[in-house]
Amino acid sequence: MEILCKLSSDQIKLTGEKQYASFYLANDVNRDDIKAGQKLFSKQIKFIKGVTSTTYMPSEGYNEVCFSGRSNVGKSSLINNLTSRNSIARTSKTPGRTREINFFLLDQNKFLVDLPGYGFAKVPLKEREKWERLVRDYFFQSQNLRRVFLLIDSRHGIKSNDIKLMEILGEAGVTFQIVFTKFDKVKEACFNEMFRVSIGKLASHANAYPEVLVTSSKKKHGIAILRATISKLFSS
Ligand SMILES: Nc1nc2c(ncn2[C@@H]2O[C@H](COP(=O)(O)OP(=O)(O)O)[C@@H](O)[C@H]2O)c(=O)[nH]1
Ligand SMILES: [Mg+2]
Repeated sequence: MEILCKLSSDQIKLTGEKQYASFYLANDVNRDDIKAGQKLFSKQIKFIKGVTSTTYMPSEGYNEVCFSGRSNVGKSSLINNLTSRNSIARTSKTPGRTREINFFLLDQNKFLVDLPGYGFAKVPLKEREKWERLVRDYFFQSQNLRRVFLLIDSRHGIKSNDIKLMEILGEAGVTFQIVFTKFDKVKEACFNEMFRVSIGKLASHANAYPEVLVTSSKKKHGIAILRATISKLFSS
């Protein structure tokens, strides 16, 4: 699997973002993609519903992308940043509290889906089993899921419960793309090492999208490219 590591200087200009590392990502976004991403996310985003069973999920005529990751990975912050809203996805101080699959309408027939976090040590086994059943059901039943963005904390890299999620996604035949979060929190050397190890863990997952994204909600790093990536997914 080839991971595209270089972001051309052109693309750095495009996004208006500073390049913090010598690699990052998505080489297939261009000026038009960035514009389209901006436009898509400038719309009024609307919370539709939160469900604890897939029986109640919105069922027809839409496309969706989904965000998943360990509790505290920075998922709510990232969704808030993407949508330029401060509290569209609750930025919880208590990891593991949000147990619902939340559906946000981004534009006509386009959903952002926020999955409950996992990996919080204090969650009892029964709760964990409930989580697994819910996400399994969701991945197997969702008809129009274009991609899952799997968020990984830049400080910690890919952990065993992330791999568990990748395996479920593999069984369901869903493509996922790694999005490293909290890039501002790590020194470049540490990030490089974490990156190398994480990429190694991805190699055996055929459903891993071969480009990764690096983001910081705090510094707004990688946000424009993620918006462009989502916009492209919806228009392809
Ligand atoms: N420094 C830094 N902190 C972040 C970033 N993203 C999230 N956080 C912090 O990490 C904690 C968990 O974030 P949250 O978005 O609630 O994570 P979630 O549990 O995955 O939804 C909060 O204290 C956030 O302020 C980031 O990019 N940089
Ligand atoms: Mg959250």
